[in-house]
Amino acid sequence: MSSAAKAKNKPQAGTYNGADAVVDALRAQGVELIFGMVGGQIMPVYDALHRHHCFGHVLVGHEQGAAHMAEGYARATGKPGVIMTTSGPGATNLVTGLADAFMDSTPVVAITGQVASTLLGNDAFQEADMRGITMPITKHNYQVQNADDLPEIFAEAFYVALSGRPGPVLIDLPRDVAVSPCQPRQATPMPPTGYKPPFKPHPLQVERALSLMAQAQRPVIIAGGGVIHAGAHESLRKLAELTGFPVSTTLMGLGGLPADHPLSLGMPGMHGTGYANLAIYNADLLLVVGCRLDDRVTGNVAKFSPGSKVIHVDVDASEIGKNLECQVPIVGDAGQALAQLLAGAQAWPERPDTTAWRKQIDQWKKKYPMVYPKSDDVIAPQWAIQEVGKLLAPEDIVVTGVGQHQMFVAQYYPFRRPRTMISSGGLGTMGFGLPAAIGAQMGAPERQVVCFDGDGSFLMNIQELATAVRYRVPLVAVVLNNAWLGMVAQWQRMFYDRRMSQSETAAPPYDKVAQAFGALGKRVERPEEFVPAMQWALREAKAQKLPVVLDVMIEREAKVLPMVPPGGANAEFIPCQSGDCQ
Ligand SMILES: Cc1ncc(C[n+]2csc(CCOP(=O)(O)OP(=O)(O)O)c2C)c(N)n1
Repeated sequence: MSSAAKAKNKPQAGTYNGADAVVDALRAQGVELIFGMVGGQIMPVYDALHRHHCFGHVLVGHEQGAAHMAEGYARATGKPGVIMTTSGPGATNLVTGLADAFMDSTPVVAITGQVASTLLGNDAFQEADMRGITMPITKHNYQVQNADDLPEIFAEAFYVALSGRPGPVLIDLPRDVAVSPCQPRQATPMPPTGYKPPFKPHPLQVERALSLMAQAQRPVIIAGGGVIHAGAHESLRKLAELTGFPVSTTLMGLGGLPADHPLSLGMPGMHGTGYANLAIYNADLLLVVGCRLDDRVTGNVAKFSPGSKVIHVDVDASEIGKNLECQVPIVGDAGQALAQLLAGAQAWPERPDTTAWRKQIDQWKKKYPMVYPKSDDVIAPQWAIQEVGKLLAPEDIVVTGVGQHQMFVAQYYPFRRPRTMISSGGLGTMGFGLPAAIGAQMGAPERQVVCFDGDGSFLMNIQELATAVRYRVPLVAVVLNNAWLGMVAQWQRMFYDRRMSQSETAAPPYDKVAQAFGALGKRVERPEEFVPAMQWALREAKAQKLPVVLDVMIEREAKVLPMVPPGGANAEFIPCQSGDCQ
């Protein structure tokens, strides 16, 4: 590095610089918490954080943890999660979390340090091209070239992350920009040129949708994560109740309508309820709201809902018609669209009669109930999840890892409110659960957070137990331990003639691991121990302000059913099995 460049890279004491502008910009956005890890190129900003000490920072064990914490925080609160890391490996460790946030439309702003502008492209120490790397997994990204641009860039970044279809935004900050003097300035949140997320549904499309709805005899509403993001759950419930249209909520939409609501069909798709899949298959009208109809939801698209007309509401126009042909596209905010459909339906002179349709659905509910094998000797994971559902309040938050336990939670936990189910839907990221639970618990300290994890998923970001202990995060982690990579093992048993290739785990005793980290832990082996252990965990987490880990030994070969075999049609699902656990 030249001596001129060296001088340029030194923080100048007493001078307002780019790092101060970053802190002021974060303050202007109302940021309360940052998840991150310090390192060489981001040190000027950490130094400014120290000097200003105006908001909280959570020092994580691994940057992937920071990204998932920010996601959990955002999903629980609706506010953007903020991440800060150094350049190179600190920044590349964010890739999985940013991709995860992108797939699940989670608003996150990541600030990454970068080598000085003079070194860019030189393979300098800890240089990684974060704009290039994150181009396809962020909604937008920036590399700051001038400290004077920082107020506008931050205002824009937060606006983009939160508006329209929410998502992750990355701001890459070369070190020389962070240390260069600039003027303190406020910027108003501005959309970048050419970025105009649509909010208002077109009235003619709403009218067309209403006329299809008025004629429907076998309607189904499919509600996705967009309903939760838009805070549209009340309009959804009212519309369903007014019209009598049954509602199926996707993994990301769980909590959009209470699970015990008479019109609730549960989840559609690969591990959806038989009755949701049959209703969708036999429907004559689908009203799809804030849902991208991915392959886990549709199965074989040609046989998803062959006889229905489709109304698709999405704030992202590119989602409409992407996976399923649609007769009435409505581009706009789910909240506004549902409110307008509700107002229109209220003005109907006469409502469609869906009695016969609902009777038919009730018969499917009786024929294909959600049941599972039970036992007095071994813990059925579905049962444990239902029991936790009885112990928690409706507004408490449940976070999951990825695998069988995630699907059991989606099927059996009685989600009653929006923003109570936090899971990695689109990317399916093992290791998401624990850090996301930490972020959610920090964002919503008044609500209890319970993380259901698998023994494989829990290990993937287990270092964040240290973070949870350090910041006294009173979450309860329930590790449903089958000593398998359970979901993989299920597929091997069902579709690979039980050739169990590399799916058996040898997880450490998680109760002891928890204790070693300074958390509380208990192993649970028998059904009669589970509820008292869970009550103990909830009580002690609160009393001691510490995370608690229950290592729960479950039935080893429990299967997630119903299941649509890969590539199959949803209506041709393998139904639930009851009886005794083996
Ligand atoms: C990071 C990552 N690696 C691999 C996978 C593939 N995968 C999906 S589910 C699963 C097994 C999960 O096992 P565990 O966490 O123990 O949960 P269980 O299925 O037993 O409930 C694996 C390996 C993944 N989803 N994410």
